[in-house]
Amino acid sequence: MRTSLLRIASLLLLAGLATGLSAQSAPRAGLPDRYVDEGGGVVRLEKDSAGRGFVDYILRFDSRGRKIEEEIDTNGDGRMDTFYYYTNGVLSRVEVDTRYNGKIDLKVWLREGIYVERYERSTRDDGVFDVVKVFGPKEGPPAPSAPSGAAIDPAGRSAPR
Ligand SMILES: [Ca+2]
Repeated sequence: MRTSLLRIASLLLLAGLATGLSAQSAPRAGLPDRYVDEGGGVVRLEKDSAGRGFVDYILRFDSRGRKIEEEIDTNGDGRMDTFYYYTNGVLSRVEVDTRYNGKIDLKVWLREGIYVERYERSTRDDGVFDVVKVFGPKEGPPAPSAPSGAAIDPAGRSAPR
């Protein structure tokens, strides 16, 4: 009798744990992904990637599936702050509102999707890009061990200040 009560109690405990685990791994509430045909072969994908009930990621891509533009709300304040622009599907420019105030204050131009060619920064938040750095072009493709420019990570947050 005592043994069966213990078994039932442990089964209930396990059931409770399993319920708790499944609740944690269940998909978060939020908006479903939404695809919008913008015409001209361009499709816009809107995502609520963090499940907060608003769109925090937008991707535009062409009829060949190549990325055209991405917009990301990295801090979840409901306002897009990081923008990636692609040329023929390759990342060519990044613009970031690093202060999250609705104004772009960092622009980075990239070669081959990873090498920084040029960046501009507005350090005084007045819309004037007062810091401009241009990296010289090199002949031919860069050697993997000695890139001609500073690499930028996909999040765009490691750009020089
Ligand atoms: Ca934001």
